[in-house]
Amino acid sequence: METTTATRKLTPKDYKSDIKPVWCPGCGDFSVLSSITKALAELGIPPEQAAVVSGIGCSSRIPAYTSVYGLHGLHGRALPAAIGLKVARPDLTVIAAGGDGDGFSIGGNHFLHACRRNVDMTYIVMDNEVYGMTKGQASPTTEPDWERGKLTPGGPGINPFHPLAVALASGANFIARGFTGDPNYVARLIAEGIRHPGFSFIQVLSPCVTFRPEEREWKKVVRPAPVEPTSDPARAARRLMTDDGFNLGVLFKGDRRPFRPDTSARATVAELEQEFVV
Ligand SMILES: Cc1ncc(C[n+]2csc(CCOP(=O)(O)OP(=O)(O)O)c2C)c(N)n1
Ligand code: SF4
Repeated sequence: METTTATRKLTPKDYKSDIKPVWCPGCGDFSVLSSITKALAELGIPPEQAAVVSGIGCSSRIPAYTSVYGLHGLHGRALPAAIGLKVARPDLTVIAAGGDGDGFSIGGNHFLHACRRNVDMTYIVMDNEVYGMTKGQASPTTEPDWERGKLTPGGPGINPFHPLAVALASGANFIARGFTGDPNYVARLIAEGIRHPGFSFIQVLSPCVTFRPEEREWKKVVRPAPVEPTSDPARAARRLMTDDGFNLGVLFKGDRRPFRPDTSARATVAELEQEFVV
């Protein structure tokens, strides 16, 4: 007898497509792909009940490599598309995923308002502190003295964007940081983020081995934060003031109610048409 996904235990393989990633060997994004599939399997979410939405960038290729519903959309526009999907289909588990350039530069405005709006979904940013796909320009999270970017000789010279602090200040309901060197840990963060109601933001330090080979050394500097997540924004903010970007774990778990707009139709199509009759 054939077993359906409804009756057999789902495994990470059930969420992988048969398309081979074109990422450079050693790119951190492989690990995030594996973490997403592990998290979905752990939660037992049927593939037809999940969607991965992205913008543009190496990391944003991720929907193609999963076998859930997917949208590879416009640069910087993963969040509005993902929010629209979740609002229209609240039954789906919606994950938005992409890079630091996509999410914090061109998509920065959407990031602020997605945190603020607090729709129940999960946003994963594969942060490699560079634009990988467009061959190594500085991104919003690049250090001011990073000198290897051709467009910023001498370094960008400005302080990096602090995604966790911005997420907290803007109202995200779950804030965490992981590192691709430990995909099981990242899978746990993603599963926890999916389970937690509201907008969950997970920054994953994901080395770009081609344009920032020095990021391979992150494995020596990351440290799991020994602290329990707090639900007090002021306490989370104090922790962030001493954060050097390498503390891993769940920083904040809020209890704001997710935003669920009333999508019931206020009028029939015939009534709407009537309004436009001249
Ligand atoms: C509107 C628009 N502007 C610029 C680009 C060029 N572009 C493609 S990917 C990208 C940056 C990607 O960087 P990031 O999001 O950090 O992802 P990574 O490639 O590092 O994973 C840019 C600027 C584009 N595709 N569309
Ligand atoms: S250029 Fe960097 S981010 Fe893009 S696939 Fe290669 S290693 Fe990954």
